[in-house]
Amino acid sequence: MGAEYNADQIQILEGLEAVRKRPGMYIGSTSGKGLHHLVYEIVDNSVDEALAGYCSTIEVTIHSDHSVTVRDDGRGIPVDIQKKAGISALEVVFTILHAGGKFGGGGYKVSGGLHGVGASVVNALSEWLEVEVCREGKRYREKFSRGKVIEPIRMEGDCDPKQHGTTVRFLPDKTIFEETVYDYETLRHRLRETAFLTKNLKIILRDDREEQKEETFHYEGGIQEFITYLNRGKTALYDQVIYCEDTRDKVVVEVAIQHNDSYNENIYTFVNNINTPEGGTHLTGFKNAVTKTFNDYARAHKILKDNESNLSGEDIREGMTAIVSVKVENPQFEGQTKQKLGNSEVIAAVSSIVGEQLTYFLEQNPGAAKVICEKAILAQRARDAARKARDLTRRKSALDGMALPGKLADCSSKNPEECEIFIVEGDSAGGSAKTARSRATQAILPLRGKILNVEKARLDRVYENAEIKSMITAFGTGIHEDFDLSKLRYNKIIIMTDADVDGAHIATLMLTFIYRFMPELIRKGHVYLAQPPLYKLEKGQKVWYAYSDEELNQILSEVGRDQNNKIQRYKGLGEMDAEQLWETTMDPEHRTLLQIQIDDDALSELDRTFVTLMGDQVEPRREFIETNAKYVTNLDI
Ligand code: TTJ
Repeated sequence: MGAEYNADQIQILEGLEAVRKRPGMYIGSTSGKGLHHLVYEIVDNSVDEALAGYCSTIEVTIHSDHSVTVRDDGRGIPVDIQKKAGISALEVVFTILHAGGKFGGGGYKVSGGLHGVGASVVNALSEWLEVEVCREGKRYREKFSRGKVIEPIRMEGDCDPKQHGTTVRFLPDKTIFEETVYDYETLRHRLRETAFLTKNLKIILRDDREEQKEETFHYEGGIQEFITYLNRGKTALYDQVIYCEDTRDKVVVEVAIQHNDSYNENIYTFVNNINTPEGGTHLTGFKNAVTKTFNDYARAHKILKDNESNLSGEDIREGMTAIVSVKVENPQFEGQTKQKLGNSEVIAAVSSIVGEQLTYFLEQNPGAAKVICEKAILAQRARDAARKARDLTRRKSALDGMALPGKLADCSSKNPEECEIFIVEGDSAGGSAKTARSRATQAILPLRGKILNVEKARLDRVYENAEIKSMITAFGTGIHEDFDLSKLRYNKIIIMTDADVDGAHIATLMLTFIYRFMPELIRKGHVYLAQPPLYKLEKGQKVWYAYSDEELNQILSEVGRDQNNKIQRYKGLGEMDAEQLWETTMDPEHRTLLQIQIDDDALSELDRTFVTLMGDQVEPRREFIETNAKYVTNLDI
């Protein structure tokens, strides 16, 4: 290292030492999540260069030593000495903690949440990190270890002036991270999303470990292509993808929309390429503009008569798939998980841009405008019918007192904290469950046969469905805009179905209903799948239960594969008597429950899973059931 060790350098070391002492503060965690975050931090710098218009390709390589290289064809980080710091710009980037993560001017860096903490944090948390810059016909290199310079920057030689760019290779520090093996799928997912969000940018992902892999993500259509991808396997209501793009008040706004013939809305929002599952001001601005623009259009074109009431936002968004992507210089994140955009100026920027450009689209494309308005009007009628049905149920329940469903065997405790409800497939299994349960805290609701597929039915029909009505009343929370978590009557909602194909299908129908009508129940961790055993093994007086083929084999290899082993394959819950059902599946001391989680990510397979099982296409559905019939874990993503 250089001989001079001045105050500036001491400060730098103290800064990076702080990162090493409390890495969680800078990258969220030192688990696999934090490990992958390092790559995104580095890649974000290259994406900024692409957004500035100077970089077209980013290559990410996972090496066999588990280090990662990120290479771009941008201008190359400047290498000249910065007067103020007394070190090269490159060294500034890698050794000075950037509060806002901004450097070099231009571009949009994310400073909110945990994102955009910068390359210096990655450097501090790497056993070693090497940078190579090709710039103005010269090649430079510098090496660091745990944030400290170990080989000062030097010019290594010439390069073709056309070959400019930055390459960074780093090895995450094993003394910091609990997990240091990169997962190809995790990087693939995020990099593909980044490619969709940055039109024309080509991202190549390469895995040089055992099984060599390479993929290229390159979407000329950007978020318009993202929409086409999200609507694949569904029927679009019109051919065009509606697209709005502009910058206002320094907020860069890009929006793409297309309706399909389903009844669900799927809107994904991003700030500086980062997913914001909790929405925020960009989503608010978008919804405001969509509601106003369609109502104005429908009135002006007499699709809505003077005496008819306005379409609600939800009516217009029925079947809508949309991406709202904004770039903001200083994003403020709010909410419990700091994932909700708070910048108030974004509302007006998004709503004015979407308002103007959507109005123009509707005027230019009367065919598309008409089908969307007609769908919204049907949705409005269904919603009115549903509201009437609901008011009727409410009035009824006011008269009947509690009015809990007749089939519900409720628990005696009225303290939701300790209560759980088993939703059981079929009356006979329901009977066993009622006998088996611990009456104080466990309620049983038997459902008959397959419940309505809410992916394929409008609200009014959903309300007419007896099985669904009984679940809604039993849970106590209400649905959609009426949903109130504080009214939840059971802390755990446990879906208990046969461990076969039909059982998996029924469980999926129930989960789909809960996901679409009361997603908060899943989000807050109240929804579970019971795990009944697949096999019972008896040997002499002893009994074992196995929950998978692997487990059966394991038990067999432990107890010996003798002739007199009695193995029973359970085909359904009904084959167990009450005592067995209690022991294996319901007893809180011994059972296993699978907690259901939601992944809001646009590229997640969750929505695909529901659509595959519930949608129009028969073949993919059969395939899914056949390949996944055993593992409902697939729903647990
Ligand atoms: C800044 O403004 C002058 C020209 O160069 C700009 C710049 O720094 N570009 C740039 C940085 N391109 N790529 C990077 C970069 C790439 C990686 C892989 C890692 C880091 C920290 C920066």
